[in-house]
Amino acid sequence: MSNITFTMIKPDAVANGHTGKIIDHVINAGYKIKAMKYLWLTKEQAGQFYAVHIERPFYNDLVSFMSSGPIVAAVLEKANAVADFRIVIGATDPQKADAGTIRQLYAKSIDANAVHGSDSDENAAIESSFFFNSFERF
Ligand code: IDP
Ligand code: MG
Repeated sequence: MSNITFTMIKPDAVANGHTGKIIDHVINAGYKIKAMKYLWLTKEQAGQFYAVHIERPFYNDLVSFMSSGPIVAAVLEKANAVADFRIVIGATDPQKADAGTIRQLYAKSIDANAVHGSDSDENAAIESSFFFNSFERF
């Protein structure tokens, strides 16, 4: 069991002024921030990050959306980080997300759904190293 997951606060949530509240929510859920970066992805970078979804019908829209404005990328640490964070963020479709989850609170639609969360320990490591060279000091 890994203790690391990777998140992004997506362009919709940053643009809507939810960054601070989401970071607070994550810290209150017991996560320690190991690394954090505010940046604007190019279309190429967004396409590379979401390459696992290249065959899905929403891939082009997803890449356009994720490169439409600044994001916050972060590496988070907690016991059972990946699985617990999926509960903290809620279902992909905010209409189906449980009350009190980040997506239920801050997302409007299935495509602009406020946050990313890794789906496995392996992907948490891959996604973290996509954005950060090293976060071992923390
Ligand atoms: P996840 O973010 O909950 O892990 P994934 O299935 O991995 O969901 O999809 C990645 C992202 O692609 C979602 O967070 C969402 O932004 C977008 N997405 C997923 N399904 C759809 C869809 O049916 N229509 C539009 N966008 C979608
Ligand atoms: Mg996913």
